[in-house]
Amino acid sequence: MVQPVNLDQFLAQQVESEHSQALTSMLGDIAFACKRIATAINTGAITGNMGSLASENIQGEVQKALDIITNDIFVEANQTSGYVAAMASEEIDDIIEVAEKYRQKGNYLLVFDPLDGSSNVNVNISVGTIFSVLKSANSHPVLADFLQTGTAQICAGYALYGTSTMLVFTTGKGVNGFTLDAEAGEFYLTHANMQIAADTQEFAVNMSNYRFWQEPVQRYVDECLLGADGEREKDFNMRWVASMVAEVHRILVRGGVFMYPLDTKLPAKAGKLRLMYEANPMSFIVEQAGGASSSGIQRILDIQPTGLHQRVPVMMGSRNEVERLIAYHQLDADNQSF
Ligand code: P6P
Repeated sequence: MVQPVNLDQFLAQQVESEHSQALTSMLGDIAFACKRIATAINTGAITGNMGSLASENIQGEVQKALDIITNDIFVEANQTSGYVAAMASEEIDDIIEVAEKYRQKGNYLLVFDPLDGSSNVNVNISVGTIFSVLKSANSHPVLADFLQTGTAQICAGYALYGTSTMLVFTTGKGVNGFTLDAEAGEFYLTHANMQIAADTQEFAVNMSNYRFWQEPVQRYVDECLLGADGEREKDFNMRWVASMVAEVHRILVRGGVFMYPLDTKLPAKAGKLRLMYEANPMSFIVEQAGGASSSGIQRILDIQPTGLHQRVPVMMGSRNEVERLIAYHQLDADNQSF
């Protein structure tokens, strides 16, 4: 068997761009962090780190020991490259400044969710890390420097800690997936140029929220459930892992649509997923793989952030399904306006 290309070799083969030196260094540090996070998760039950803490994050979610452990691993591994000027994490209220001596080479911003789906970690279901890279115009970044639309992202990716540990990312030139050989300590290119099928027969949503959804989403799901007996004239399958990274990875591999729509369960929250470190990075990846990603009303990547931890409704995946959902939202808006 021909030895597959490892991450360093892949990055060295990339066409030179203004960001390639910075991205090569940063992706190396991110990969290192994800290897350490994989180990921390895999041994969490042995080291006694599967429990919850007394603390809550800014989301009002009880933090797990591994939320903080993985956050600290990610911050520590990514603060010395010289390219990262500041970071932001789901687990930390404010931005994380990088020490002056460590930011001599560039003003890149690293935004991340260190352990997405962490409620799954103690029941041994796949979880992940999601990251997004932006560039700051300011050598001493403040919060405002982070509030850029998703179209400004330079790189976005995730690590999936599943039956295998994978690193999947885009720098705007397609999506590539790498699988970790834990013995060698190397990520090898195993999923080159990932593409999402335009059509699908699989949707992912938390059905228990059905009564809280807006009409266009209820209509779309109703039609999926009617299957061959209804408007869609084909049967659908449903999945819900409650781990966005696992859902998006499945969609990259075999198509599908993932929804976490606006629901009136918590009216103050415009959906559950966070724009800066869940919706935006995953939308960049999905679009680079030929899919689409929308709030129902607006392309996710065009949303102007107003806060580091703001939430947005999300529907992403196979382009023709997302476009159907957008059309249903438009019809609903037109009907409302009469
Ligand atoms: P629910 C994990 O907490 C997360 O942010 C996403 O990874 C996941 O898709 C969603 O929330 C699951 O939410 O309400 O089904 O537990």
